[in-house]
Amino acid sequence: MPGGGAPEVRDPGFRINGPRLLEDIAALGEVGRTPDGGVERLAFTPADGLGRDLVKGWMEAAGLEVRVDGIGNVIGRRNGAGDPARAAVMLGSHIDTVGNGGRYDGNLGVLAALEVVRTLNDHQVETGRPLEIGAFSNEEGSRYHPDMMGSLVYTGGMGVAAAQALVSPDGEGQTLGDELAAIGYRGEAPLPGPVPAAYAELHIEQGPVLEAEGLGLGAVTGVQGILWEEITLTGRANHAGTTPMRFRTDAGVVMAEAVLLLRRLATGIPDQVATVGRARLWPGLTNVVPGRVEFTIDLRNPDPARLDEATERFFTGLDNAAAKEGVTVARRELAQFGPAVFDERVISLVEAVAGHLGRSCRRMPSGAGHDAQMFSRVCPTGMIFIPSVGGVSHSPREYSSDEDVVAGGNALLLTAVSLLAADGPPTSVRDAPAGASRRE
Ligand code: HGY
Ligand code: MN
Ligand code: MN
Repeated sequence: MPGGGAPEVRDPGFRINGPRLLEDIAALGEVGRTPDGGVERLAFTPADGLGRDLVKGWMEAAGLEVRVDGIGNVIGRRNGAGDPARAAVMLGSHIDTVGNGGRYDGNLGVLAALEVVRTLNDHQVETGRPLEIGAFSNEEGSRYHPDMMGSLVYTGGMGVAAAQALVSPDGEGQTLGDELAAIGYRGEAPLPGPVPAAYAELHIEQGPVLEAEGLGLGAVTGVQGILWEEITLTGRANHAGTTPMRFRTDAGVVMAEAVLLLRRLATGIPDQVATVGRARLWPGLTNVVPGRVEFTIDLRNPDPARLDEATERFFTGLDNAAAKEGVTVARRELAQFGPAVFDERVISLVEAVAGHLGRSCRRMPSGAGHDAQMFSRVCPTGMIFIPSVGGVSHSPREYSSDEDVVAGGNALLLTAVSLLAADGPPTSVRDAPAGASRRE
């Protein structure tokens, strides 16, 4: 972006084909559809493979050169008229979902990027730089950790061999690499991937802010810090009927105390959120005092110092509760990413595009993690949010209005065209951190 300023808004004089984008969202939402109208395509499962097949076919039908890399990222490339060695502008997101999730989370960003390509094709627009669109693997981290894994590997934050070697949580001994091969997406494209000139991602807000403030678009400023850990508590299994309370070493009780402690902590620290999303007791029987418990914590805060405070206070409290009960504590880190800050120039461009389109807009941080946070390490990056009805996400009730979906697609179109027109090498590209520590 010449002179370091935000690119100007370039209006190509046309808009996306809204009905086509809406049809794609509906069609992809049928792959892995759940009985209550949700979607379930957990990364690297057969359902994920079917979703990939559909989207890859659409990319190829749009004339894109499609490559697949060793973590299964599917990247479609629309060549530019200029020097092919020039870095591409990249748009992307993910098409894997959480369990019984929604049809917009991630899917909107990939399908809107595809719609941008189709629209440029419809109008025979040639761009100087190439345009690439990516569907990045395992953004949700539902079965294999960390989340945002595909974009983390793409940008050099995790080695592909280490990722492929991760053992499936399903306990049959297969690895992530085996599962990728089984669905036909263990590709050969180079990793880390080529650093884009700029990266933009359209996503649903997944929270209540835009709707509550009656706004049409969000210009996302960055992503809050995140910590995931799996905690194993070991007590002593015993008979539920014959073991007096004073003789128990009950791992389940300590977990219960931990859950309540997290709730108290989170309400007492500004901007803190904390969740126990997964828990399992062994042997998990009515008449046995649980001897072992495994549960996960998800702690987030935009302020790293507060995130550290919440983490420290939680584990101090947990250790005390465990010691009182005679239970031991083991910890395993699943994901840890410091807060990500997006590029001022891209944030300003998104705001200017919203104004140009007559959509009300505000700057806002993201509560959810996104692939964009990995690209913000290596190139000028930004995100566009559209409102989530009721602020709901990661649920079959996830919904965004057709009008907001189409407006988001047009905002992505103009953002992409403006980035493609902003010539010259971006000045804020840093070397992809080879195996960079996951803590920024
Ligand atoms: O967990 C997240 O914030 C994202 O949905 N992976
Ligand atoms: Mn997402
Ligand atoms: Mn998600």
